[in-house]
Formats: sequence, structure tokens, C-alpha cells
Amino acid sequence: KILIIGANGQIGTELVKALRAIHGSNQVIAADIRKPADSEGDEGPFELVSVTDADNLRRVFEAHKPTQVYLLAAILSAVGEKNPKMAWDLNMTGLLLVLDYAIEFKVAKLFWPSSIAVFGPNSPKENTPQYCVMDPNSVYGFSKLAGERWCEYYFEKYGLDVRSIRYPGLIGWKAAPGGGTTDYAVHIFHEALTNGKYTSFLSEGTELPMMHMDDAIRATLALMDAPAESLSIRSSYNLAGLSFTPEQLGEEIKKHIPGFELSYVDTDPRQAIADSWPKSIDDTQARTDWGWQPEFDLPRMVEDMLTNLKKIK
Ligand code: VAH
Repeated sequence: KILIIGANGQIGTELVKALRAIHGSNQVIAADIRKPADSEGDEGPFELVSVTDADNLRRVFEAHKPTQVYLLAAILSAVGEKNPKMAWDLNMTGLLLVLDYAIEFKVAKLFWPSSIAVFGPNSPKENTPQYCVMDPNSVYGFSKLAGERWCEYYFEKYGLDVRSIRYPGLIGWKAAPGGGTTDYAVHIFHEALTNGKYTSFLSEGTELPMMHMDDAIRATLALMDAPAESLSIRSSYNLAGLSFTPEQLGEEIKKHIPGFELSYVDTDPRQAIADSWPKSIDDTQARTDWGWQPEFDLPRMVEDMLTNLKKIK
């Protein structure tokens, strides 16, 4: 049985679909603080649970005895800056509870997402390496950095097979993003199709590491399927897809929607968060250890997003 906590989030929604397609719906338990709005067709086991509710969370482990757990529930960077203590509490309490329940209930493999948000103003900006100075200044960022330390600690001290990826900004059409700084790169597609224009909350030259959700899901499953002995990183793997600025993204969208107009707000708190992050990531270790290879470049990502969003709009 596979338990996915945070099943209705941007990553969780797609991971539940992918894992149910592989293992069958009944093998994959979706857990979240709210039921999915449009729980169409692929009904499968669902548990209403908050990662900060220790007793109810334990009940879910007891009831399902999962062999694999994906802990995706978290408060992301932008919302985290509005509620710093709540973000720290939820992100850390959830991880520490799940690490202990994974030991207690003998979970074979645990996945926990980190982020390029673990890098900070003094980290190298280009081709940021797996190991370097890391001074994240967003609560979300340093909660993920602390979480990476805990994951490696539980691997070294208790042999827990916990695996993690430092995701870049994720761009998908099946699920809305929630509370992140990179979310502009998803909203822009919806607005381009609906209104033919978009006002970006990040400035035109803000280059960030991004990835199509299909690449992110494929990477996650590849990491989880890799033999344990091939993994040299037990904090969290750097992972890269593509990097672009809002202006470059807008130019690519214009190839499909010629009249598309992109404008920019003067100031937004998310700009400071974005400016503290790298522009591009070196993911050599993921390529070496488990054969990682991205498939979506900018033209293919834009074409895929517009084609699929047109179908569901
Ligand atoms: C955020 N989407 O913006 C997340 C992610 C690298 C960005 O961590 O907070």
C-alpha cells in the first residue's frame, strides 16, 4: 500500500494519478486536509487528516500499514512568509511525525520533497551545485533545509530509506499551484488563454529553475525505483529541468497566441524570495546515481501546457 499525504496539492494530485495507474486505485491511499473538489472518476481510498494531528495521522498508518509513504503536505514560500510560525510548525511537525511513524510501522520507503528554496543569497547563482553555501532566508526554504538534515539523520541513524528531490518551480496543467513564488509560470497560461494577457508578479529578468510536472513525476518515480545502494545523496537531490525569465516565457507563448500581452507589477513581496534563489541548477549527481534526464524544454513545455489547458477550459 502507498500512502500519499498532501494528496490534493500541486504534486500530490498528479502523483496519486500516476501511482494509481501503476498499482491500481485501491493500493494508493490519498490523504489530505480536504477532499478533492472534483473527485471525478478515479475514486480510491481517501483519508481526511492533517499532518499536525499526531493521533489521527497515526490512525492512518495503523489502518493501512503503508509500505511506501509520500509526505507532500507543506506551506510553500509565499504563504510561508505571511505565516512564518505556522509554516515552520506545519512543515517540521509533519515531517518529524512521519519520520517516527515510518520507523514504527516499518515503512520500506519514504519520499519527502525539498526545493531549490534551500539555497540562499550567498549560494552560487548559476549551475548551483549539490553542495555549497546555503543561507535560505525564507521560512519555507530553511524549513526544507532543516528537513533535509532530519532525513539524512534518520537514514544514517535508523536506516530509514528516505529519499528526496530539491524540486524547481513546477509547471503542470492538471492541478493548480498553491502559495508559491514560481506560481506565476502556471497562472500565465490560464490568463493567456482566458484574457490574452497576464501581469507578472515577478520582474521580466527574473530567471528561475523550472520543470514540467511530467518530468517531475517521472523523476520522483525513477528515484523511488532506484536500488538503494545506487543512491549517494540522502539529504535531497538537486534536479534541473529548464530555466527561463517571465519575458522568455512570454515570448514563447506569443508564438502560439500572437496578441498575448505580458506586463509587470511594480513591486510584490515574492520578488525578494525569487531574487534569493538560484537561476540554474547542477543536477549531475541525479544523472549519475539514477539516470535522470529531463524531456521538456521551453518550446515543448509551452506547447504541452497550452494544448492541454485548451482541452479543459
Ligand atoms: C514555491 N513552488 O514557489 C514552490 C517551490 C522552487 C519553488 O519551492 O515556493
